[in-house]
Amino acid sequence: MEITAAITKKKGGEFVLEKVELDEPRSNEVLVKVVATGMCHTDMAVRDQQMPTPLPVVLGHEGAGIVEAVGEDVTKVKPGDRVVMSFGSCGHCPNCQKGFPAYCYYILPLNFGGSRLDGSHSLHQNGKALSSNFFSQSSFGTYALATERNVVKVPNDVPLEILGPLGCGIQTGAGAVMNNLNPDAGSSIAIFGTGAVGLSAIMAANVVGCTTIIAVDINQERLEFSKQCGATHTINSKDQDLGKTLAQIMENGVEFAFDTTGNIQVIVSALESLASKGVCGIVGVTPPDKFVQLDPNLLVGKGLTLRGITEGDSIPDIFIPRLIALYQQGKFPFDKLIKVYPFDQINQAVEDSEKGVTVKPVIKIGDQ
Ligand code: CXF
Ligand code: ZN
Repeated sequence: MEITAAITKKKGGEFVLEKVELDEPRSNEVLVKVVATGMCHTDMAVRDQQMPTPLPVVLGHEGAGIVEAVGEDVTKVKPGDRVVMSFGSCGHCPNCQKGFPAYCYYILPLNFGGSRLDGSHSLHQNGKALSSNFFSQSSFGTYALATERNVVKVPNDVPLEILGPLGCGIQTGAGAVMNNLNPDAGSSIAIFGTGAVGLSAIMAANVVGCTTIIAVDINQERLEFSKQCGATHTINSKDQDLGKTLAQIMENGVEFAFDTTGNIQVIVSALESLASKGVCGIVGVTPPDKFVQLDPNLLVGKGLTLRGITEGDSIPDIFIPRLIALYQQGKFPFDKLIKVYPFDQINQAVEDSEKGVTVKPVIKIGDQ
């Protein structure tokens, strides 16, 4: 079928809205009429070719919409169901079977390969294949082809316009706290970086009952906003001495630290902020030529743990409905992070997100 999609044609280039041809769903696939799609830093990382997905490509990996058609083997959803599209996973490898789809052995080809696993492309333009199936969706388009595994059924009484980011950025932050770090009620956590992932982590830290939630950033406006998301303390590491200020709040360090920046110096600071036996989670994308220099004695002597976390260790079918329920109860107000842009303003959304004006842009594509 003919659809309109935002194509990224060259490295660092703008999105261009053009007509393209989308395949009919195969037996395990789900055709979704896209209502809205969030924009995540990973879309920009691919645009800038820090990730291996070939160009030209149709990006978008935080889609939400309505099921239009399903392949003959699909039983999870039916036409008319409302869904969020999350990351792709194979379902068969040991980690998928153990309940860790974010560590699927095929996570890179399934999400960044630019095609289905068999090498076929779901999108073409003028008879030529486009890089497609990005995160098993390529949802910067009026329709997207997902798979039964990466669609999550969502309730009818929540606006689809806000739900897409639960499929990646928001579950990355909230899940790192709620599924992986799992801080006990009354404990302390420092969160480095107050973008969509960091602010979702702050909200989640509140949900689980952390009583000291320290937001660290260099953007004062974001730090002020982080208080509205549940931060109990803020540190502007540009103007304040991080170590000293942290020690004034928690004399012996925090029990949990969480880095969302991918900045190697910030990762070291996050580790250094920990009390003995502390756990530090990291989720940011670090440029390929950057390496963290660690003092192993610090880890050994204080019994510290450093953990890489992908997609908040989420099982999307379980975790996304939980986040929606928390939102409906007023305990997880992630809609505060979102600003909606019409499809033809997609480049403005990129600009605003890169300037730090908008925390989480969502592109409105169709009606719900
Ligand atoms: C990615 C990072 C690399 C593994 C899959 C998820 N981030 C999404 O935005
Ligand atoms: Zn993402």
